Amino acid sequence: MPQQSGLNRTEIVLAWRARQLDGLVRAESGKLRACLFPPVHLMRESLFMLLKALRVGLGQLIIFLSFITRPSKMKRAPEAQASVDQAAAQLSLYQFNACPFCVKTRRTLRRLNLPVALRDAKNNPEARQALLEQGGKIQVPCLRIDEGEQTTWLYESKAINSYLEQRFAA
Ligand SMILES: N[C@@H](CCC(=O)N[C@@H](CS)C(=O)NCC(=O)O)C(=O)O
Repeated sequence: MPQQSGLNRTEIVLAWRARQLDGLVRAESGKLRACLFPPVHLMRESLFMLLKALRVGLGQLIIFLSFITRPSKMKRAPEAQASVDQAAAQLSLYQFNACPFCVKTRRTLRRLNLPVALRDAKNNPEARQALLEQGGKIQVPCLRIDEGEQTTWLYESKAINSYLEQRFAA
């Protein structure tokens, strides 16, 4: 029986199915497009995650390589070591565990047999705040040198290593 629109029942059903199919095709092609060309923010997030994973992996690799090639400790007469230990008690190294510059400085501390306190400026909020407020900036490694009333914050791994060598290598 012809309808008001001029289409019979079968034609209406067919037109309705065609619209449904069209919607389905559009939705699926949208999904495919999103899959092939993810939105820019998703791509940026993935890139950041990849870079972070690489950085963490590289940090762990540096720590591992440094561990298996760690230098042997300098040997001193007991009295000389006791005096060095006393001097080292006035020093502390603000550092990050996986920072290559900090690894370099920690190796010097080990080689010179200096029991210097390590302060984790990444995970320890108090150490981080002290470094920022008293040292002046968040940059590691930083050697804190306490001499009586005076405190010096020595930045730059090269400068720290030279200071340690000059003071303790002899
Ligand atoms: N030239 C400096 C470079 C030190 C450096 O770049 N340290 C990085 C960590 S590996 C740092 O402190 N970054 C500050 C931050 O991550 O907030 C040195 O040799 O000590």
